[in-house]
Amino acid sequence: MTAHRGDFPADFAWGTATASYQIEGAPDVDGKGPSIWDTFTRVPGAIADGRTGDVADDHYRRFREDVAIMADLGVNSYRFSIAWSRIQADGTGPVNPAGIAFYRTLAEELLGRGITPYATLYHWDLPQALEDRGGWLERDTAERFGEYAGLVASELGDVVGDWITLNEPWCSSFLSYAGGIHAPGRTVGAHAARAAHHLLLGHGRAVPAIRAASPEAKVGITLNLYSMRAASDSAADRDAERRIDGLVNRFFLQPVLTGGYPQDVLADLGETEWFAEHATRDAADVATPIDFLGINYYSRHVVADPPIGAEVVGEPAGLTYPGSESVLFVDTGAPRTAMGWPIHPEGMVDVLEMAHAYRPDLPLYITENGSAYPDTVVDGEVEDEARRRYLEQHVMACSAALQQGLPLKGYFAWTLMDNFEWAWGYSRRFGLVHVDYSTQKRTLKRSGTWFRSFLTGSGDVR
Ligand code: IFM
Repeated sequence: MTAHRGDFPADFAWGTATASYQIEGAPDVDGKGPSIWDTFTRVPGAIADGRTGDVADDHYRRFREDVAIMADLGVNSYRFSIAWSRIQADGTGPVNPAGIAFYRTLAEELLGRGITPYATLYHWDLPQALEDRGGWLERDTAERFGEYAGLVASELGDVVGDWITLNEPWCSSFLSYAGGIHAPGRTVGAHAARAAHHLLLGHGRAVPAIRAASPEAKVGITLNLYSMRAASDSAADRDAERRIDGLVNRFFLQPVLTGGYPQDVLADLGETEWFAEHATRDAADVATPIDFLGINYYSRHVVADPPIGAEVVGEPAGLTYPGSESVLFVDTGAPRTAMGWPIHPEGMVDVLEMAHAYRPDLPLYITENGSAYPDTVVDGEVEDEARRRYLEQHVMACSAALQQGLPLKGYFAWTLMDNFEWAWGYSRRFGLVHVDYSTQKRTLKRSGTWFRSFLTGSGDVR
């Protein structure tokens, strides 16, 4: 079976996705303030290769070249993120006109090429000044985010019609405040759930603020969802599935789509009391109806909670999963990407079904999907067959989802070009375009030419 663009609705959004800190560079020009990633990348040992996003893909200066690459690929959509501290250096106060100008010019360049901009307002780069005041553990950060969202929408509402409030709030709460793996690198255990609530409250503040500033806007949020399986039918493994599914999927889907947090997860976390006192009153705000849900899908978790001494091969959940640290992510032997993430294209349909069950009327987008491999340029070419296959298999999964009647409206490949992969630095490459970081030369990989053939209907797409 081969994927054909013609099998998809004509108005299906086909795009690539990126994020500000991962590609822009220019951390302190034109009035930008420091973000938590500018700080965290300077912590010894925090980043695998010891590098920072100071230059990254130099996209801040080369964005026209990058938009031209997208136009050549034939995408009709592009998802990028706005660096909050370019707009408000310390996360408060009036907008910085130079910051707005950068994103306005980018959006205009995209529109000029027939590419629809989808802007994410928060892809993890919190202004450092707000972290200094407690970051997402403080309720006030949610209020500041709502203000920022309204300001940006009132400045850019004429060139951006599709808005995503937050990218992957699980990462900016549990990975960042419990696991300590991402900025700000804190390890506050179950209190990370409070950061998650403040992020979602920020989303709840941002949705009406964007609509007030730009009444035609379509507003959504992007969650990273995982297909989930218990390793066996044992009660312990099924409970492991309930716990991990609860922490990564239900803890975000339920408050946003139907309202209120899953009580079993709050009990696992020991956070029932705090949430009753501080979060229950926000339930309706967090569940403010949205226009679409973005889903980032990469992999499936097979989980177990084996008795001590049992021989199960896997990675312990650890600090990032407070209350469920000993759950194992089991190695089933499935093929993996260079991130160590098992490849399960059919799991993409699982997560679409999962979200659809909460709100059957809600349009869904795959706002990220992609794979890392150790690419090399040989004679000017990058033969990344494994990524090409991954991409094709997941495009086919989109087709299967549509055939099932799921309201899927678009697919964004992660990512346009190799970039700063957070705690992995530049040691993991996800791009359809290879970037030589010493020269900034961009080279379309084989996966990119496949995507171009698929999108433009030219040539052999296999
Ligand atoms: O690079 C990230 C992106 O910023 C968020 N989603 C997952 C990608 C791959 O790890």
